[in-house]
Amino acid sequence: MDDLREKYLGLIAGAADEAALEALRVEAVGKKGEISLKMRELGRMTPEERQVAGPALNALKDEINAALAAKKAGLADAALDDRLRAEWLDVTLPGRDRRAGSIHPVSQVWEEVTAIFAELGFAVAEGPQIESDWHNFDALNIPGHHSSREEMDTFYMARAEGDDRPPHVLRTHTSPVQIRSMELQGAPLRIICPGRVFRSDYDQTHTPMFHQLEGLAIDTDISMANLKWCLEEFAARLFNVEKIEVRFRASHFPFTEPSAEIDFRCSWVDGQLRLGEGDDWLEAGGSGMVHPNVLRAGGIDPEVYQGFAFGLGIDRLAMLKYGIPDLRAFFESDIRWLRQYGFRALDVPTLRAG
Ligand code: 2NM
Repeated sequence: MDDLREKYLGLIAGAADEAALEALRVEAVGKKGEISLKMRELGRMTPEERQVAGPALNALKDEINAALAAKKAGLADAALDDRLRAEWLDVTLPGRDRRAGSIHPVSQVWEEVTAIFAELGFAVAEGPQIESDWHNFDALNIPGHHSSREEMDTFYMARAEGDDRPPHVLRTHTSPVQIRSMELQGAPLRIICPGRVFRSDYDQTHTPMFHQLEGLAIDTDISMANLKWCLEEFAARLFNVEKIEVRFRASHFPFTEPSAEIDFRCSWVDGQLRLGEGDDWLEAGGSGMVHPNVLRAGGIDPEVYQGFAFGLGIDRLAMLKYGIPDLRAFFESDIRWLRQYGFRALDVPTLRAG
């Protein structure tokens, strides 16, 4: 038994890997292993012999199993150490230039449109992305049965069980910011509201989160003519052309009366968009004169004041200006896409440089 003990403990200590160790286990304590065969011989012994040999064989088997387990753990530790040495990385090394971050096209255009409207005398107003039902709908003259209120389009927040108040919503447009500005500042008012908005919609031209730019000008002598000039001036500056003709197409929105779709004159040459020339029209957004009910909801007297408002999609403007074909790629966070379309961090947008 001492010979067996020395033999196997020696072999186990020298095993090079887990496979060799498993072979040794089978050879020693497996069903047909050397120790197991010895145990079968116990039956042919006298009771006296068995009383000595039985416990000794069991103790040997335990000892070999323990040695196998210890060696196995040692091999695993060594393998991990090898891997850690091989995959070691100095995280204190300086970063590489080509991995520097870049500005997302939406951020770039957001800054560009803000700069343009700042020069036209508009201040920036911001508000919460989670809005009250009242600010997002009622105050904007959107009745309780209107289609845009349906679950289909609006993300509703949860209310506690038994709480019957209308739930808050993820704002479906930035118009509630304009209601808040009317409430806080009153008239006259000249603001733009760039921001994230949310609608339950997803396909090639819709993402559940997108970016809107809305504008609002309120005074005692505001007309659609002022609106048209602002939009023409804005479009010409954004697309770096001398002049862009804007066309109003009759439309309907609950929050404006009259209401108009905004089109920019354009042409397509070899699949490339050219703004300001040609016989085609590009749909750019919606607009109109603010409905008296909306002014009243904001605490402004519609007998004294009137105003224009408009809404444009920042993502769509970015696609048009920089020739980006698929809206969904904006929000997939693919670093390769961003390297292709991204802007250098210090390339600050101005009126003359996009
Ligand atoms: C649009 C189209 C037409 C709009 C109206 C208002 C407010 F709050 F002043 F009434 N803000 N924005 C408006 C008007 C938005 O987006 C397509």
